Amino acid sequence: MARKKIALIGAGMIGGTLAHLAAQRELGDIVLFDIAEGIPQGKALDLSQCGPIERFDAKITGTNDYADIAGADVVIVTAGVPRKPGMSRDDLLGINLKVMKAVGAGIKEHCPDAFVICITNPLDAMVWALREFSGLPHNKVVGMAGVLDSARFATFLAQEFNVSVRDVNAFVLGGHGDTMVPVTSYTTISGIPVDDLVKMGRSTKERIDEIVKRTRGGGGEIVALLKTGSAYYAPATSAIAMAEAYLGDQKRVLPCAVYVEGKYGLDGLYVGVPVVIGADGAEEVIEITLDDEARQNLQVSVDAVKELLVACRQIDGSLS
Ligand code: A3D
Repeated sequence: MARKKIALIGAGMIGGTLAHLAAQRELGDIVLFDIAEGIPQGKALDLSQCGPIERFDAKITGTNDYADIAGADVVIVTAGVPRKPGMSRDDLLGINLKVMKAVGAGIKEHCPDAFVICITNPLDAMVWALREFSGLPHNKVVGMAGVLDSARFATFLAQEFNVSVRDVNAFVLGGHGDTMVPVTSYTTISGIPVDDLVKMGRSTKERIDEIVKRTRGGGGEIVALLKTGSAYYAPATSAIAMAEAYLGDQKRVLPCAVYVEGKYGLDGLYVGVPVVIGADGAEEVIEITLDDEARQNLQVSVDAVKELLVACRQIDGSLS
């Protein structure tokens, strides 16, 4: 069987980390694409030289030519600019929308059968725009955010309860922004809902509220520390989990930004919800029952995403 081909659009901090992780896991041969000349080629060469030590056979190449992504099975998009301290994700909209237009055209021409994972911010608007520009079916274009946001929530909860992160199953819904919705009623530690652990006196509502707040601001906390860019290790590993679910037809239930039509009261919008990821891409959105607070919070998040789509349409008249 021929090796799979993984195209990484954007060879910056996340792109380079993605290439390393994909090679270590031997997901397939890897093509790193970037508009900056030399960067994808240099990173590809450097990463290839990890092979003899880490004992992977993945072929890694760098390019500035979209023709080289031809036939890719998976495309992960990080092209664009990241946040700097003081910026919101939404401040990136104007620049990154233009980038999505070029990337969408490249995918449409060279690998229209790929499974596409968008990471570029502001995530929910950029994944929508990328789908529009590429013309791929909605189930084949998804956004990475929920896996990362849930991992951040899980990390903080494991610290709070002093338990292994492996036993925390955290649940975050909504857009990837300050309005995201960590849902404590569906968040468990080995099946025990966090709300029950609070009732048992193992934490307090105030402390859990603080953790929810910290999760919402989790990206900004890292931006403020790094000063020169945003998080990249955990975003990359989150997208790799999604790519593996698709390539291995794993039917994993992952929170991803997917096109939701008819569930959660939504009529065609990209937003973060639990979805089954398998060989058909985003195979089935799972609609959970939300309490009033979570439902209201989700509506705030959905409204924030909708506002961004209006802004996208104002910038680029070709978007319907
Ligand atoms: P960075 O290290 O700057 O890499 C971005 C790369 O994109 C650079 O190498 C650029 O040269 C390249 N690029 C710019 N324009 C184009 C273009 N038209 N075509 C191809 N390549 C281009 O950023 P990063 O890797 O740290 O972050 C990438 C994106 O991911 C940013 O938009 C971040 O905001 C976003 N991000 C999202 C999350 C989510 O959870 C959704 C988390 C962290 C970062």
